[in-house]
Amino acid sequence: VAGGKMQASSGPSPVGGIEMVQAINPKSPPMSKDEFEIGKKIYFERCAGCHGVLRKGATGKPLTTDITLDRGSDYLKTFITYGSPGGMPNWGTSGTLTEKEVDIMTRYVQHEPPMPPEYGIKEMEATWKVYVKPEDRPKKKMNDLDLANLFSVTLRDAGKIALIDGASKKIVDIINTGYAVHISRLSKSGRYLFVIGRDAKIVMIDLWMAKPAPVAEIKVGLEARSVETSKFKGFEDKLAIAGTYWPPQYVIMDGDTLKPRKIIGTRGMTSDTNEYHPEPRVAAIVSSHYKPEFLVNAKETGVVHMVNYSDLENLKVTMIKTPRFLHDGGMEASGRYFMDAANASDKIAVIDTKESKLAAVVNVGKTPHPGRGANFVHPKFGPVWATGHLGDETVSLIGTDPKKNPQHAWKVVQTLTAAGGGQLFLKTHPKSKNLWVDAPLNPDPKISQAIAVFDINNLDKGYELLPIGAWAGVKPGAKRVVQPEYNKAGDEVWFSVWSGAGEESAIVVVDDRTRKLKAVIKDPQLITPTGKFNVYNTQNDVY
Ligand code: DHE
Repeated sequence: VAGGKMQASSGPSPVGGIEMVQAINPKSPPMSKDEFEIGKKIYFERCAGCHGVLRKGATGKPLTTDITLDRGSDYLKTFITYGSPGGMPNWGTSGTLTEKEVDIMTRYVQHEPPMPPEYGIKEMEATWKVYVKPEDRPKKKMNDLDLANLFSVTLRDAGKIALIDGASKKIVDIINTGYAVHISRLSKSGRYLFVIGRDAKIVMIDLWMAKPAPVAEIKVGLEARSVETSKFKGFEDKLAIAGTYWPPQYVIMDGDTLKPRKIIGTRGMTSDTNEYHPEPRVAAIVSSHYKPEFLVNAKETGVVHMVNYSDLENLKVTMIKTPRFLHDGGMEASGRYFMDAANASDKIAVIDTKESKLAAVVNVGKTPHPGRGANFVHPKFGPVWATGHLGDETVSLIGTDPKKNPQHAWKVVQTLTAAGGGQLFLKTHPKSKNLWVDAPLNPDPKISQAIAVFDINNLDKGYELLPIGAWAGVKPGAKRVVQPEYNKAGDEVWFSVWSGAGEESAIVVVDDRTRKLKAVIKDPQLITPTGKFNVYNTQNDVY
């Protein structure tokens, strides 16, 4: 590209559809403007999630031009085509990218990355809509839904969520949300459901309405993954917070209207080497039960921002130093300690939300990816929190009870061997004796289409592998089995059987006690179901 101002194509990518300025690097291989636009779109859809918008690296390796120009086209092409055991997908051989697209990407990453625009209160307010004002909303629940056992299901590629009734397994409603919708979270009371998409659009749904529907929405940036609500006593349903990948910042909003109140940037120094980082993306956010605080993960700097929301004008942020590349995590069973995965460092940082400090750093397996993790009482070691790993087949169990079991606290007390690497989520329930571990990114379909289940009281026995993908009885497709989620009673587990956008997907419900198939939820509207969020369990951090 010869430089100058560029007009982007209007693809579905959140960042790709924005006008950008391209710097010139004379060493970059030639590209037509059209090729560059294709490259930009593919990069934001497929690559930015791991490598970063500015390509400084995180879950994936850095791809700045000093590195890519040095590696050269042949090396890059092979890597993009065949992937790597370290987690780089095989974009070429999997058929996701054509040979031509691989060639474009090979050249694209040898050009300087285009810089997307900033996004302040003005830009946010321009997108902000309140469909039903708080005073016009119902004063009590107007439907006969069993809200506590309702599931909000991400329909990833449809840009929608499905609300599914836990008892009847019927779809109650399908609601438009945003491009590649990512997660759902609940307000403290359980009344409001917040859904955020990769395009950073938040949709706020009132579950008390006769037919649950959006009451407000806002776009808080160009790329996002996380949303959370205030849960401390006295602040129930008062505030919401969302973190963005681009721009690197988080915004605190009114909990009943999404009106943006305060934006805090995360750009700054890395926790270990004190070097400036231009793009510390906001990953998981959790809400403290001990103080009026949000815990915000700044991924690339390795800093947890503990944001005290009691006074937004005189904002206090405690910045906790952790290992770098924070991604996801959840509370241990007591709700005091935040178990936070620093995934590219192979560590779990333990944050004490009562004392507002780092309690411990625990070495685990390769690239931990817990989701929110799984809490249970180990027969020998007492309360533990578990994480699976993207980069190996192990599950690490960490002791979490410094009071009654101090000798095991913040140590890996046992390492289980599950079916394979490529794990994303694992789950159990206080009423269950099972630990369910998925591996949707494992290259072997026998593993990615199944679930490994351990008996908590007999962990040494190893796992049983259940062919959930086959149980779904869907037409041929990727059938990746992803994200176990319990119902409120804790006696059944729901799994997504996740196929391509044009293929048939399903949700498979398993009886937790017998481990037998209980129901298959199929519907032409269930396009690419991934995350599932049971209202009660999400609202109360039950996992
Ligand atoms: Fe996620 C949670 C980021 C890809 C399904 N995902 C999260 C969180 C982050 C994140 C930061 C934690 C939010 C929180 O707790 O506040 N996810 C990313 C990425 O950056 C990544 C790796 C690449 C990308 O480009 O987005 C990515 N995620 C995926 C998927 O491909 C998944 C499997 C399918 C999908 O729907 O896109 C996926 N992510 C999920 C789910 C959760 C999640 C289901 C919530 C789990 C939970 O139990 O809370």
